[in-house]
Amino acid sequence: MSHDPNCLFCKIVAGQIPSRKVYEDEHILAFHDIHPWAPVHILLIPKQHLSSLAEATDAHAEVLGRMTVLAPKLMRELGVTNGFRTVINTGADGGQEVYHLHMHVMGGPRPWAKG
Ligand code: DGP
Repeated sequence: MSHDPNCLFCKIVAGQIPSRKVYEDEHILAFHDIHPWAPVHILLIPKQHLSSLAEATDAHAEVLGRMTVLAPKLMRELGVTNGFRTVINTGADGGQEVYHLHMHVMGGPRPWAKG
C-alpha cells in the first residue's frame, strides 16, 4: 500500500500533520523527531507506506539505500561534524512505536542515549 490513511507518518507525508521538514524529494521525507533523544534527531522515511523493515522486499532496496546515503549529507547540513547514530526500530521487541518504517539519525555533542 502506498498510502495508509490511518498511518501517522503517511499523514505527515500528506501534510495533514505538520512537521519540521529538513529534506524532501519524490521518494523520501526527513523531519525532526518530536521527542529528540539527541541534540540533532531527525527521522528519514520512505514516502510510500512500508510498515517496518521486516516487511521490506527487493523492491525497497533502492529507497532504503538512498535513505542511508542521505543521512550523512543531512547531518553535515545540520552542523553535525563529529559522528552520528542511525537506528531502525523494527517490531514490538525492536521498540517500534510508529509502524511506518523510519530511520532515526541522531547526532550532536554527547552524552545522550535512549532510555
Ligand atoms: P520508534 O520508537 O522507532 O517507532 O520511534 C517513533 C518516533 O517518532 C519517536 O522517536 C517519536 C516520533 N514521533 C511520534 N509522533 C511524531 C509526530 O507526530 N511528529 C514527529 N515529528 N515525530 C513523531
